[in-house]
Parts: sequence; structure tokens; C-alpha cells
Amino acid sequence: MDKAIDEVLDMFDTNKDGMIDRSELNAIFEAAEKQHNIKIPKARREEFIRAIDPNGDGVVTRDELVQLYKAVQAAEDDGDEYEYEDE
Ligand SMILES: [Ca+2]
Ligand SMILES: [Ca+2]
Repeated sequence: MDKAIDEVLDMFDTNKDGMIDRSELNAIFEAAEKQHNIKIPKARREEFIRAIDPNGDGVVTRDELVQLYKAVQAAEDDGDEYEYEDE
């Protein structure tokens, strides 16, 4: 799991200070918009930032990434259980 977090940090933390700040997050949004030729509404961006930066200090630390990763994993585990019920 640590490796996955490091890969995410490595990809998005362009100034290599170990955290993802607002301008780096904006760069991610802009890259996604260009890649998919879409416009991400501001409300959607804010929603995403609230999810990825729960303490709201404007930077995403490694700890916050770990928390997010765990939350995603937990959600995926729940999803699998639901699929089993269907089958
Ligand atoms: Ca950074
Ligand atoms: Ca934070």
C-alpha cells in the first residue's frame, strides 16, 4: 500500500515537497480536462478537494492520502459484498 501512495505522490507532487498543494491539485484538474476534453465545474472541484483534504488546510499530506486510500479500499470491499449478494 505504501508503494501505491508513493506513486500517487510522485505523480502529483510536482515540486517534491511531500505534499500536494492547491496549485498542484489545479494542475491535476486541468490535465484531466485537457485529456478528456471536458470542463470540471468549480463545485465538483471543491467537492473533490473536501474529500481529499479533510482538514481543509489546502494541502494534501501523505497521511491524508493514506486515509483516502483506506476509505476507497473499504468502499471497494463493500461493493464486492453487494456483488456476491446479487449472484
Ligand atoms: Ca507539492
Ligand atoms: Ca490537509
